[in-house]
Amino acid sequence: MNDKPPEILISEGEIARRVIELAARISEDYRDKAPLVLVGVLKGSFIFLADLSRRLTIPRTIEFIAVSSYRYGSVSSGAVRLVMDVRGNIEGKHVLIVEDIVDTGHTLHYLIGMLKSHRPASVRTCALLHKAERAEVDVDLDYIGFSIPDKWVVGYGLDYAEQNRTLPYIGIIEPSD
Ligand code: PRP
Ligand code: 7HP
Repeated sequence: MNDKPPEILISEGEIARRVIELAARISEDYRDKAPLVLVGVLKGSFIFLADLSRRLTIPRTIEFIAVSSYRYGSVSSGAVRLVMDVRGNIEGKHVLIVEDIVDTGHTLHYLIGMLKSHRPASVRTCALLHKAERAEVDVDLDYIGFSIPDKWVVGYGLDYAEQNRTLPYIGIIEPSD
């Protein structure tokens, strides 16, 4: 492992301000469509989902989903497998998928298709971070916190080999693979 502390890319304060802005927009957009079902993608989205959901001013419920992304260190194979589906019935409901990061886009592409098979009223997407340069598949992103460069980032839920998820800021590290 790399023992240099991650270099700050997005500070705790910047994240907090952006989460408030996103929550205000989402609350406005779903004012007449509530209750909104927020679907957090484990594990990385757990902190973002917790902060975002508490800033919404509309009725909302929380679901989680887990996928396995067949990643080798920092390199994605593009193959995604469902590990845990939503527990509640989302048929006819408005769904917002909440991701920490969209990198190649394979995970979100898979999840949109998977969740649509539950026949919700709508499916939209919200990602705190977007690495546009890395896109391998096209996915519609409805709400984006920050566009970031092609660097490996950790903190605020994101990890490298399960390390650094609980850093309060988004930091850059040099992956060892
Ligand atoms: C991360 C992240 C996204 C996915 C994005 O999850 O939380 O779900 O990668 O990558 P992609 O756009 O290239 O598909 P990861 O597989 O690292 O699992 P974790 O959330 O449990 O850390
Ligand atoms: C997944 C992921 N997880 C943590 N940091 C990154 O930069 C990542 N890209 N894709």
